[in-house]
Amino acid sequence: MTTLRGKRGVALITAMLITALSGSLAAGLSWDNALDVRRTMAMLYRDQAIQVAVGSEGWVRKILKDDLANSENDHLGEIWATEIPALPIDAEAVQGTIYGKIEDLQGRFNINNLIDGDGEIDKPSFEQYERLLEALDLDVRLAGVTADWLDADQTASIPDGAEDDLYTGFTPAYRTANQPVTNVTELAALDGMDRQSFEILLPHVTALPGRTAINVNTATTAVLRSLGPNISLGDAEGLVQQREEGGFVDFSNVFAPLVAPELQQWIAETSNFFQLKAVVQIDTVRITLFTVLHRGGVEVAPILRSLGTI
Ligand SMILES: [Ca+2]
Ligand SMILES: [Ca+2]
Repeated sequence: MTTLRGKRGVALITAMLITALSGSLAAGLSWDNALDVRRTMAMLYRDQAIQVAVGSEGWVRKILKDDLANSENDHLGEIWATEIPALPIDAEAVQGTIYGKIEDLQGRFNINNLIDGDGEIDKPSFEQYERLLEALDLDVRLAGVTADWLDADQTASIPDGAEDDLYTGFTPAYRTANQPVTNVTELAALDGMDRQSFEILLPHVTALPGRTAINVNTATTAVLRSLGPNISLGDAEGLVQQREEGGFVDFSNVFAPLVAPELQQWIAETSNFFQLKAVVQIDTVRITLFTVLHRGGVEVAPILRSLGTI
């Protein structure tokens, strides 16, 4: 009798154990399954978000193309410069929001202007860059360091240069570009460029292919100051007031007495390079696409895309 009761007890405990085990196994499986679904959805939403962002380039290209057909200059009062609030994406398969902003990259200093066609430092542009750093209260030493990063040789500029022999001593070690760069984020790698300086400098610089002019209608106050040795903060603010939203009526006359003589040919009231920043949110997935667009002749073409925060 006792043995039979004992056997029943063991059977009951075994049955309870099996139920508990299969229960926890099922819970584990459904948790894994839920994670798998979530991961797959996130990947799907990310792909969709990128497609939507790239698709918005078509819209921007049309805006820039129409602008070229309808205006003689480029200024901040034009349609392309209007910031648009987030718009809903309401297609059958995709639900979310998109926010877009177009910026004129020729309102910024093109760091590739620092070197000439032979890969040597262009002195007038170098001095302009020094003035930009000064206007932003940044370390002027960064001018020499940036120029060395771009120039073809391995001879550190005096007094403020840095070439491979310095960077290869870093951990991890790396080398200078020694050629024009495609993305200003490379400046973050410069010796002496801390995060704070980089964030201050970033809105005022760009990396465009070849030599480009500054559009005085869209240039930042600091970039306007960089154009000549005697443009004070007050002068630059006065210029921004004067251009208002419609741009300068006669920019050549306004700037002739202010701009350094060698830079006169590098100021303009039109632009060929723009940047689209598109932020797309689908469900919990959010992506930011930056596209550099080149407007040459009547065509507007994307020349560089990057995903990220800058
Ligand atoms: Ca225009
Ligand atoms: Ca170099």
